[in-house]
Amino acid sequence: MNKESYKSGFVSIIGRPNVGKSTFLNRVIGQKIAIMSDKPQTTRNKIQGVFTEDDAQIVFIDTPGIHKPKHKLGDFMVKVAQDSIKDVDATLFMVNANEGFGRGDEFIIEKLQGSRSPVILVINKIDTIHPDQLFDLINKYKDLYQFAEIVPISALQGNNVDRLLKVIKTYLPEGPQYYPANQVTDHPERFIISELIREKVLHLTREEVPHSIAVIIEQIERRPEGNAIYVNATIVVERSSQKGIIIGKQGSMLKEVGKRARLDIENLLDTKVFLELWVKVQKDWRNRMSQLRDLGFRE
Ligand code: GDP
Ligand code: K
Ligand code: MG
Repeated sequence: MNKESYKSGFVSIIGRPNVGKSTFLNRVIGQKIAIMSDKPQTTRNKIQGVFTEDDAQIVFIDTPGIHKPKHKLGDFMVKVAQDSIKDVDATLFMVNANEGFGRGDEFIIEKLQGSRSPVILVINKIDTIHPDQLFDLINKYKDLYQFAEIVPISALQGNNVDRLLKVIKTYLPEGPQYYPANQVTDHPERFIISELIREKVLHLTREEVPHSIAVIIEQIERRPEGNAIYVNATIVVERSSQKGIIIGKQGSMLKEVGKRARLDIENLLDTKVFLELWVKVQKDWRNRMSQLRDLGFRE
């Protein structure tokens, strides 16, 4: 695989209820959608599914929010944060072929006027109409908005879904594979949070702890009480001596890591955060591929 030409981006899917958004995602993501949660999300952006291929990754998200990181992250982190939070690379506006244009659509099109990224009109459920009707529909929608593309599909039967994915890919910029191919996460900030914690460990322990440590985010959960986010993370090291250093005298080092990371995460998520940190020794974890994939590394 040529790393240079890898494309990735965030694509939001909008449309009235029952137009087939979930059916489309299920078809595209397959089994993986099952592990997407309907739990309340920490941010305005909810990842609905991640579609990964050898040359591209499409991260489908719910609604694009505007949320600038308030503190200084590393360059790469800023890029990840901005791509995932501030803006999307394309929007899919899905409509139902057998329902005419409605007020709900009108409202959405109004909102789309401010969109700086391309909007692809997806006319779904074409299996329910006659081709002649489809041409009428396309002409009608063409007058309403400057769509970058209009792609008719049947999410249920799978017609033209591959074509839609190809079209989406043409609008993605070059970028990293944000999520491992076999894992779908419901939190765009998951990776950033783990990096923030890792950064604090490395900063506070200097040369004593190698960069090879990893941070696994075990859990991110919204707690209704106090409107707070609860984060549970494990710092994985290769030697018990490193574990001792990270924990520090009577836990003082881990406490400091936690305090600093928590402040950064609170800034990032703009909400109160409870951070629980654990340290675990796992020899040669780097050689264990399954582990690597769990940790979000790309081969
Ligand atoms: P959402 O609310 O936009 O997520 O819509 P859903 O994916 O839940 O779909 C609503 C209904 O439309 C379900 O009964 C689906 O089976 C049906 N549906 C979705 N896509 C198609 C399609 O391409 N053709 C037909 N005939 N039905 C579809
Ligand atoms: K539905
Ligand atoms: Mg749905």
